Amino acid sequence: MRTQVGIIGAGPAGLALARMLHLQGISSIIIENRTRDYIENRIRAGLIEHWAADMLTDIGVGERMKREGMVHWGTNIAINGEIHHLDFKALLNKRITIYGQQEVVKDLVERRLADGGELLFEVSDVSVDDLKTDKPKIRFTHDGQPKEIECDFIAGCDGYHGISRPSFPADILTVYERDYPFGWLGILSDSPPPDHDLIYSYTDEGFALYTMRSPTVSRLYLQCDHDEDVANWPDAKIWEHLHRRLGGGRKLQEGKILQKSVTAMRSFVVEPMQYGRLFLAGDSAHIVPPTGAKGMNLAFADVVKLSRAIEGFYKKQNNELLENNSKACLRRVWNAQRFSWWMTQIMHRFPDETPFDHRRQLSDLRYIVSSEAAMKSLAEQYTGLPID
Ligand code: FAS
Ligand code: PHB
Repeated sequence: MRTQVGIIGAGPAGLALARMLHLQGISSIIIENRTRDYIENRIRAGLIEHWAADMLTDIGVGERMKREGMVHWGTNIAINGEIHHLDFKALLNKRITIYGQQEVVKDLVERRLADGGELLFEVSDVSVDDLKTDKPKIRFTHDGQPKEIECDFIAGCDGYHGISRPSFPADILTVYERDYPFGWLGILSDSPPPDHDLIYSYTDEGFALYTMRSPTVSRLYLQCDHDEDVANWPDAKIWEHLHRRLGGGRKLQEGKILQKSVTAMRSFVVEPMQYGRLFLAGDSAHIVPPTGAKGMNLAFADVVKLSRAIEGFYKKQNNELLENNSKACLRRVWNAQRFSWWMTQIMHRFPDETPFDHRRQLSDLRYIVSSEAAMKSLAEQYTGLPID
């Protein structure tokens, strides 16, 4: 098989990249190891930054998001039951949109198929080769047959557990990482959220996040042990902790729990994000703790830059953006890493914290909700810095 860009992974990064390249008249083939049904029903992120929502509309996949997504011009921070609203409209005239990642994936897959672009599901035994040549290859099995794609570039959009990052020579990559001593127990429930806007709740018992997927479906998270077994959390115990960590006179309605899972919390970056003609984008290159809601948005930012670099190669015979792609992506990656770390360390109780840490943290939280400058700083990073 022959194409200009071979894309490994049909998550937000791979699918959005394929669409951006298609709009430039650049051909691609996407290969995905799961089924279409699996990727379209994987419950993950939910928050889309201001610029990213505009980008999805600009590339022609924003219609349903605009109809069904929930726009928020602010958010809430609760400190031991005292709720403070941050008004993004007044501070920066910026918004975020809540629209489940699985819905974004559905819209991107539908667009891909309408574009007539190749998207192969249920591939296996994926490997890459000839990365330092101008004809890199992707080899895999599909429908029981060995296949090979010869291309000009390979985009490794196959997530944290993919094969792209491990295909770099070991001495090329530097890994930067930090694990957190807690995780999030996340549920999807058939019940209305306690407020129109999200509530990030710091309590002495631990963090909780009250977000949503629609006016009648809530997405709720509780800080839990980093190696928590979801079996230790029967529904009644989950609701009890969610009630206790809400406060602020808000009432939380219970409902049928539709999905329950524990997510580990880690910060992870590899440098560089490219080797020869293989370019990493999204979770294959970096992971952020979900507190700052940066994961999917960072994946989109990576592929905006990569598509511009590839377009420069074909349209202007200019390699500069390609050669500097990793550096360009990493500036934003490290900004998102810092913000995600900062939101995580300020909102959670740490098992090894000292009394000094605890008092410092409470003072930090009070400063955020009482200083316009501090609220502005949080708002501009939370709603998403413009893409440079
Ligand atoms: P993805 O992992 O989404 O996509 C990679 C794709 O490659 C997958 O479809 C995978 O099946 C495929 N693949 C893997 N190996 C392959 C191979 N060898 N061959 C072919 N295909 C292969 N982010 C937030 O902002 N907020 C959240 O609340 C949040 N919650 C999360 C919860 C969980 C459990 C996880 C795992 C992540 C969460 N994230 C969250 C982060 C998440 O949204 C990612 O940032 C986002 O999916 C990144 O998109 P991609 O880089 O496209 O990677
Ligand atoms: C979500 O809706 O899944 C979500 C929203 C905001 C976050 C994290 C997760 O900070």
